[in-house]
Amino acid sequence: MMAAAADGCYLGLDFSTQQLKVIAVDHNLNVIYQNNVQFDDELPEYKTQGGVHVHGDKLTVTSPVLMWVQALDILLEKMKNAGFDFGRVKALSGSGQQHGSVYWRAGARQVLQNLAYDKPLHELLQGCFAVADSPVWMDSSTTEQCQLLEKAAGGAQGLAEITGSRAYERFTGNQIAKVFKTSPGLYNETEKISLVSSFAASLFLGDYAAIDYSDGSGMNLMDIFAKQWAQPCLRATAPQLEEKLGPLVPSMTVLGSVSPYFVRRYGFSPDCGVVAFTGDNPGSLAGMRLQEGDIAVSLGTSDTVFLWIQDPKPAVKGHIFCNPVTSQAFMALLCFKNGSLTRERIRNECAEGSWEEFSKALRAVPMGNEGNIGMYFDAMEITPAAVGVHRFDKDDNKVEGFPKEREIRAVIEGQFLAKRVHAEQLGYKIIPGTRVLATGGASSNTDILQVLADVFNAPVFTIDTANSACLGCAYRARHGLIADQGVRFSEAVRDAPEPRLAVTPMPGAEQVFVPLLKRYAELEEKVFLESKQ
Ligand code: ADP
Ligand code: XUL
Repeated sequence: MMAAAADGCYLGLDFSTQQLKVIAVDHNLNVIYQNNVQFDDELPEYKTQGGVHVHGDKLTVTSPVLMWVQALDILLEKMKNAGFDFGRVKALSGSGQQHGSVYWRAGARQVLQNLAYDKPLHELLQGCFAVADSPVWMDSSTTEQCQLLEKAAGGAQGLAEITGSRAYERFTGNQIAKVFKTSPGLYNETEKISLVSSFAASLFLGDYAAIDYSDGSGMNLMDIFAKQWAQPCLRATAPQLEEKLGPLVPSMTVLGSVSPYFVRRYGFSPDCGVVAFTGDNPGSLAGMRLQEGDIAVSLGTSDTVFLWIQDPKPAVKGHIFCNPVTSQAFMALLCFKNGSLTRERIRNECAEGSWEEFSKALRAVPMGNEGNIGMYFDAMEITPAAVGVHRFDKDDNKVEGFPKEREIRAVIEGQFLAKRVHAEQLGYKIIPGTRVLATGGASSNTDILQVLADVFNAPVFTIDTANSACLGCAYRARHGLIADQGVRFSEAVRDAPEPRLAVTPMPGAEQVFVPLLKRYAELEEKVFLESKQ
């Protein structure tokens, strides 16, 4: 039976690095259901750590694609067992960790189109992937491919002017070029290449889903202004690539309805729309209802900073992506690889594995850490491209270690100093009225948010759920159904709860952090130059 309009709900999913998450919102955009599947704990047979496999060279990082498929089986079973009424879902959308790639073997489309509803997806799709281990965003093994691509596109700045970014190791085009070079046989067996986002949409659609403009911008392959594949980039990457990638679509496109598999197995309505999936950061932009002038800080496995921009000028630092909620704007993004996993390491080493103790230490040491500064690049960082732990005392002398409480403050202050320094280098200015919108797992920690407010000297707002990517995709699902009537995203989510004030800067924060910001920028540049040698 068809659900009445007021009974309808919308689903948002997020295939992130460490887990698969889902949120359902009702017609008034209130969250009515949340659940998740943790890859390491709930799918131990894949032996991932933090959802990934770091290979022997320390640079190659992959995740088993079938683990993601099986996680979806588990999540939907959990929902079914909890009595979730799939028949109410009018549309669904989702996001994925950005840049990761999935290689569908020839014949997989036919399998997707004919899924037997009495079997779980991971059994049905077992033979469908030419590459079993998908490269993910943490990979930094493609320096050679990056150099070749920049050469073909007129240099780093030339490539940025087309694709929004200079060549980055994790960007999908460079990953595809590596697969083609190291495993040409597997590349030739591949009939379709998806991003994590469009792969996940394909599961629901029962057919290959198109890549959306916003997540497509993270590939070094798309002309972000013309919103088409950039032919010189495709040519420099691998043969027959356009066929394997398929078309690009606006992020609010309704791709079709859920496949009969979901109707029969879970009781979805055959009319339930599938709205194009996008990247997790674009999904978060939607979930936080980011406006021009705001700055968003996401504290997940990776930390990211992003902004809404109207008139971008791509440069060799940072990334410009198409905006996920309107094709008329863009978003700027900075990505920091050493986010939650680094905070967790310091928590384990200095706070007995407890966030409570970690918070206590943050409160015990005064802001500014008495002039001590730390940079904790456990894995090869993206912003800046440097590695290792670097600690400096108040006179800029290198030191070997800090006492535990100081180490805890140093990691948090260092991470936020880096974010403000790099955002300002991109041209961002913090002015009175600036809102910092925080999201991601660590945004549930008020003591961490206090440091964020102090370093930025601006109030920090959060939304009720730390899963802004999921929430944003539930919003996008709703918007997708009415976007072709000319309804703007901001109108479609007008009734959703506003971000709430979490913390304000402490008096005197600006005086403490202005000199530290300057010193951090200089010290980081030194560390970067030393790393290059
Ligand atoms: P992702 O979407 O990248 O998988 P999340 O945004 O869900 O990640 O964030 C997960 C991370 O949140 C965990 O790795 C953990 O370190 C962090 N986290 C959870 N609770 C807290 C807390 N109270 N304080 C600091 N960090 C936390
Ligand atoms: C963004 C990036 C990460 C991933 C994983 O460029 O690489 O933020 O999207 O969350």
